Amino acid sequence: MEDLLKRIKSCKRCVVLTGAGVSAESGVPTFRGKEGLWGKFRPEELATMDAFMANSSIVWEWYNWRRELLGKVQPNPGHFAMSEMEQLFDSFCLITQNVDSLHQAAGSKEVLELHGNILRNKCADCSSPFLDEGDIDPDAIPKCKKCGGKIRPDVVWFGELLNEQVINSAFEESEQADIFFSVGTSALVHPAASLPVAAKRHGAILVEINVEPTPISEMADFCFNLPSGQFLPDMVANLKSERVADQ
Ligand code: BJW
Ligand code: ZN
Repeated sequence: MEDLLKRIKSCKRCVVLTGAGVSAESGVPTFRGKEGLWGKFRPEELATMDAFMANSSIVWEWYNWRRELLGKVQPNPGHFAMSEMEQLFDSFCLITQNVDSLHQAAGSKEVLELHGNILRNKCADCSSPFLDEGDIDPDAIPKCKKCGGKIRPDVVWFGELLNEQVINSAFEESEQADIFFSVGTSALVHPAASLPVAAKRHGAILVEINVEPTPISEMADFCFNLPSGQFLPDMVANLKSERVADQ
């Protein structure tokens, strides 16, 4: 930690990329690993357009179950620490692969959501937003008012393009970063997993916080194998007390 704190002092532009691990301490299951969502369900059975077309009601049951769970959880100390980090750098950008809105609930103002948001719905055919409130009945999935297409969650499935503006901004920010934190992500899913690589290639200090090593651990300048809800509040407290001491 001491070495990292020294290096952070000279950093003006900070980018943080988060994954499912940052919400694990809130009680939201991650995707991969034994306890992960995909220990129970195979991704290609649920998180693709083919799966949705073949079996929309099962896909909707899975999303309804996850929405219900999200209704019961709160941001954890890691989310709050990341919202405080906004104040600690001249420029700060939070990029998340998560669809759970927990960063916003913790007070983060601008969040680049790479994989959409599970709380929104859209048309599977024309992508028009579907704004009707209320639960989706898996046995009577509502239809788009414009084109009659089936309504689906507004998330990014495998094989689908990410929102162009969002992913372009994420790469621009990453390439300009002085320091890049990769937090709670297995760094397996692209293009998100290319962001730390791009940041490092453009000269950023790369910091990884994850309970386990990942494919980017070897290229990272600092690796902390700790839960983000434990490491980040500690780091932020240290940064804040250094600031007070410097004033
Ligand atoms: C803790 C912790 C604690 C636990 N503290 N840590 C280049 C190379 C190879 C393949 C591709 C490529 N480019 C594109 C592809 C194909 C594909 C891909 O990447 N496949 C790979 C798996 C091989 N990508 C795509 O299809 C993307 N689209 C695309 O690229 O379009 C262009 C294109 C089109 C057609 C063909 C080719 C290209 C779209 C990807 C969309 C991903 N969608 C999902 C589902 C979202 C909706 C939903 O929520 O239902 O997004 S998949 C799932 O994985 C979800 C996540 O956001 C994403 C990443 O997972 P994440 O967040 O890293 O979670 P986990 O579970 O994997 O890891 C958790 C980590 O936390 C672990 O490491 C733990 O150790 C750690 N942890 N507790 C800190 N307390
Ligand atoms: Zn439509």
